[in-house]
Amino acid sequence: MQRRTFVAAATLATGLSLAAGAQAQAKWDLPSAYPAFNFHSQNIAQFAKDVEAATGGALKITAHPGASLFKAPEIKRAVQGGQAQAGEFFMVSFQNEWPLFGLDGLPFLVNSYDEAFKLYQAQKPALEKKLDQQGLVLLYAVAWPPQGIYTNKPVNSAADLKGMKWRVYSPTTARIGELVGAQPVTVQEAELSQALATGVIEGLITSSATGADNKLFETMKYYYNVQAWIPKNAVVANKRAFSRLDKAQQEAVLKAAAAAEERGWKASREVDDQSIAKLKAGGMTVEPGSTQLKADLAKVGETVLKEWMEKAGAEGQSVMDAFKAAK
Ligand code: PCA
Repeated sequence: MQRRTFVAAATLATGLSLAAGAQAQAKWDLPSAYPAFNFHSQNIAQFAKDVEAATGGALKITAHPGASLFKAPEIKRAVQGGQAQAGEFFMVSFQNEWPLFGLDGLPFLVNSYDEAFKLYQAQKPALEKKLDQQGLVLLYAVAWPPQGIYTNKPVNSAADLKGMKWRVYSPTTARIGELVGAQPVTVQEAELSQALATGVIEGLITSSATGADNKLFETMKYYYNVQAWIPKNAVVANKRAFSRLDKAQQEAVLKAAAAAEERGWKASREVDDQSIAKLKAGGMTVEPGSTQLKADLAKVGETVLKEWMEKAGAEGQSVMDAFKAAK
């Protein structure tokens, strides 16, 4: 009798400690839209590892790269709705939601990674506030390499882009397409190779990295490295999921995020050089772009910037002022 009571008590205790253990371990899904081998995805994988180590396994983040859990346009909403506890999204594609998401997609506003980072710092307070209102916590943001133009035929001026089926990924890239008389078609990165292979698109503006990731040298002949802008991916967490972590875990997440941000910006620069080398090795002609092409794009850029400033209002103006003061 006594022994049975002891066994029952022991079983109960084990059950309790298991329940407590289960409660203490949080599991997060972190969907993203780019291939597992892409530098943003690798950075996320390292971030997840760092968080797991720093929390002693109490928070396990499972990364789902390659748009495998949610497609690119769905990830942000999924995190807001709590279907995923964290996620990565490409900010400029959400410009219609809030003009300042499109700040880093404005043509020729920055001309280097250093300036892009300053633009990010100017944008950050407003960005954090907006995301907070949307039920999100900004963990970190990392720049893609500068954006250039891929085509199959030589392009010496904006007139050469006329009529071209032009892949777009944001309201601004669509507007640029319109202004140069191209035919904008929205295609997600995950569908890029297929769209090129089937002739759905004939030209696009993206980074050296995305060009190399998708072996664009197999379908495109030219890369005009005009460095039009340096857009960012943001990695965010659902605010409720974040607030359910204890203080030490929250700090561990933020610390790992700060490290990921620093690592990511550094990787972006390195990946840019490596990717340009890959494009050349793949047989692509890589050029800075003619003076005429750059002048034409600068003109288009002025229109885009003016339209953006009108939409972004006082908030846009104050971020722009902060950036100019820091520049
Ligand atoms: N690659 C992504 C976003 C920006 C970039 O360089 C894309 O083309 O979709």
